[in-house]
Amino acid sequence: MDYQFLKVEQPQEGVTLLKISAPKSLNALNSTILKELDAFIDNIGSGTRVLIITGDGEKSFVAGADISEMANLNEQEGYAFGRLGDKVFRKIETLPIPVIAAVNGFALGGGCELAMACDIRICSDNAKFGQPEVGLGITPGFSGTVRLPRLVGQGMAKEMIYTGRVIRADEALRIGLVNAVYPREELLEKALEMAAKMVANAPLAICACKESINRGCDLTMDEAIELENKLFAGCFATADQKEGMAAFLGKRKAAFTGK
Ligand code: DAK
Repeated sequence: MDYQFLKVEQPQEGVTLLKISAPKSLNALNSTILKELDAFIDNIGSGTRVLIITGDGEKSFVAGADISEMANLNEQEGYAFGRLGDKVFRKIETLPIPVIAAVNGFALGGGCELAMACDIRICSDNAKFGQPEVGLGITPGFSGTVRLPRLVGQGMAKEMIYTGRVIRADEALRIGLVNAVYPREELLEKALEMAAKMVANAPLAICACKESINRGCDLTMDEAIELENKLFAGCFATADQKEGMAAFLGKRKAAFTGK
């Protein structure tokens, strides 16, 4: 499929690299980009075992929702714009494969929210994160008030959201918003290294882990443990479980098929 604002690459076996590319606005998300993202996610094939999302260029991951498009929205249109972003980000969050955000610069507003919808965030040393929406007279719109407190705790999320303060990569690492910080030129290589480790493992088991963590975090402890147990049991109906354990006992490398 051809996209106006997305660049799609297959840099290595099982890995798709998606670049958001709107250079004139530092990759700010307009409704066309959100629709393209939606179509892209709907059309991801089974050959993609890990998705990496990054921003095109060297300066910005995504500098937010597109302010020039939002400036003249009325309440109804604002609701529709928010719904579109929420739908797409939730699809990313619940994709049955790992999604890594390789944050290569500004991740503000909708950019921070896109990164937070991914499973894992790593960033370059020039990355900057923030939720500056209240300075524009709006709330974070693509679930920033929902995901940020879950990731960094309410106190830090409230400080970031109420002040609109932009934080650097080292602070993002300290508060747990990102897993690791790398020199800018090494970021994609590090993301690909991480992805390769995931691709070597059993896809259905990873998918079950993702479901257990995503859903389990919103359940009571007992419910979460029960959910994990069901997902664990389900693995014993897969060929990958047989292969993984046979490979261990046979002292060889497992060849998983995702079945
Ligand atoms: N939207 C549109 N254009 C943007 C943009 C954005 N978010 N960010 C940057 N640009 C454009 C700039 O206007 C400029 O365009 P030209 O003047 O060249 O035409 C170009 O990108 C380069 O930007 P700068 O010249 O400003 O570059 P600097 O390096 O000086 O500064 C910056 C980079 C990222 C610090 C600065 O551009 C900046 O502050 N940008 C805005 C960042 C921001 O506030 N982001 C949050 C956007 S609000 C909701 C739904 C969604 C949302 C909220 C509610 N509901 C439905 C409830 C989401 C909100 C947001 O994400």
